[in-house]
Amino acid sequence: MTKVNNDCKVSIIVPTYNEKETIISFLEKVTHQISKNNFDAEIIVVDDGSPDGTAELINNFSKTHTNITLLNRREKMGLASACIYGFSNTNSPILGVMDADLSHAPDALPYLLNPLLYNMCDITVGSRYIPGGRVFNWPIRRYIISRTACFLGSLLTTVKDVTSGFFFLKREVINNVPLDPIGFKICLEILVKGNYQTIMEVPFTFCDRISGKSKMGTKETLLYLKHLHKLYKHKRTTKKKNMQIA
Ligand SMILES: Nc1nc2c(ncn2[C@@H]2O[C@H](COP(=O)(O)OP(=O)(O)O)[C@@H](O)[C@H]2O)c(=O)[nH]1
Ligand SMILES: [Mg+2]
Repeated sequence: MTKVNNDCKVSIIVPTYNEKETIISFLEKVTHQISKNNFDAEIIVVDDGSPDGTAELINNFSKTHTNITLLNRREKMGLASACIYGFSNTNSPILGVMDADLSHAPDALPYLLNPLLYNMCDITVGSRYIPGGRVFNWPIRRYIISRTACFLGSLLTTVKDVTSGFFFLKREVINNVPLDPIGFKICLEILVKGNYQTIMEVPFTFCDRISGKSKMGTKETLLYLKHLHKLYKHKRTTKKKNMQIA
């Protein structure tokens, strides 16, 4: 296993499972944003033994890009657990998550990172469902499922896009917080259980993947419902006030 660079200020965790079509383009675009904006940042890809050769492509790419680390897990263990694995393999004070299929626009990175780097808030969430945000090219079925999922989670947080997977946070938000998500929604888990005062929701355009296959299916939808149940139970037994500033 390659050693993670523990001196970076920002770690971008990228969970992958069978993303050979987009991973290199994604890494090129994100590394471009990192150098263009002079971010002290690394990319940690957590691959769950993708049978399509995603890991080999990342390995080759990382030979010429020192700020990319690949963490290999043996089998598919879920998006949220891959993110937690990534968080636990770095000491960076700022952490974040992006999908590898280019749905999370790399050029939105400065808008999510700068508020944290300038200490304006504790968490930034890329949002499709506030003014300025939108969804591009998604089948209507996916859009309806997503809006319903947001509605179902709406009592858990003030964030409008509760199912967003594009977010950054200060590490202290999750220090000593026992994260135990089921399935996909690591951001929601953190919004409910994390220690923070201020969240900034940042509008961005979510583009549906143009290649590869989504791993969000019936199984993940059912896991989301189970996860919601756990989070509502958690919320009932703990009292916490969080503040939203944008
Ligand atoms: N490591 C890992 N990554 C996953 C897993 N499931 C999904 N991903 C990755 O998580 C990101 C989001 O998944 P995606 O299929 O695009 O979900 P969708 O955007 O909701 O359709 C992508 O980068 C996937 O490759 C998993 O079990 N393990
Ligand atoms: Mg996707």
